Amino acid sequence: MGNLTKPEIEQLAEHLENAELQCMEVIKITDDFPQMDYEDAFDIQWEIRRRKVDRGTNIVGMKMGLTSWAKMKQMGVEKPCYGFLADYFSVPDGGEIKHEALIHPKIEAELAFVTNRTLKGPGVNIADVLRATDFVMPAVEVIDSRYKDFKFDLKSVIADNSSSTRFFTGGRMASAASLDLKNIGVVMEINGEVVETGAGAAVLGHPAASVAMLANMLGERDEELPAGSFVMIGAITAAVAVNKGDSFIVRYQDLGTISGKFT
Ligand code: 0L1
Ligand code: MG
Repeated sequence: MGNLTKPEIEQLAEHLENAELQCMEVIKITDDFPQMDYEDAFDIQWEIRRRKVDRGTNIVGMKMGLTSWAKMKQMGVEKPCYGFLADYFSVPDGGEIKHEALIHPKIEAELAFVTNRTLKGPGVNIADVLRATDFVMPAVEVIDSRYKDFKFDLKSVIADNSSSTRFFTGGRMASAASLDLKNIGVVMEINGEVVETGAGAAVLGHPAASVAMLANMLGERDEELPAGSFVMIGAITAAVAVNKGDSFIVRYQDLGTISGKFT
């Protein structure tokens, strides 16, 4: 339905985008706009996307967030969310990120699906996604909520582009049919120590279920996931905070590794 006015949506989009671009913490926006509903939250996210596209930024993919029970419990929210990925979020395997350019980054071991057919909800299921998958590849997301001390609710997170900030890609690509996606194992190491382990089924029971949920959520706004989309499915492991000087490597069963450093 939407309870905020267009000027309020625009003002909140500018506020949250400035927080991202200026690396500045803010308080959750529902404190000042308690009437905000989920439609308003997505309107704010789409307005941030529009602002970036207007300035010449390319949107290179989508991400699902909070797709595991562990992650929902960790953050105290009740359902998954999505966000968009801008071109400048992308970091190559082995790349470095300046820690001071972000507020309080955390890393998450994920997988990405690249599609070769349009997916449009409602009614998209795992089989539809597997049929529409060109290949699957490793990805590590860096999240950086703009909210002070990660204190937020789901509506505020959605408006803040679901905490998206950077992502690494690497390893090797493989067809969905060649992988045991539910059982695929990941091991995350920071500074040589294992900090998290997980398996694909941590994400909504099956990694492809996350892409299906994204197509169905986009369908609610009459949006679709076009062929050629890059979609990160959400964290297989819990998110781990990283400090200046930390190096990480995530090892993926059958798919190689992704590494990076925060300088
Ligand atoms: O990628 C994600 O799981 C998004 C998480 C959004 C909430 C957070 O900042 O932890
Ligand atoms: Mg994530």
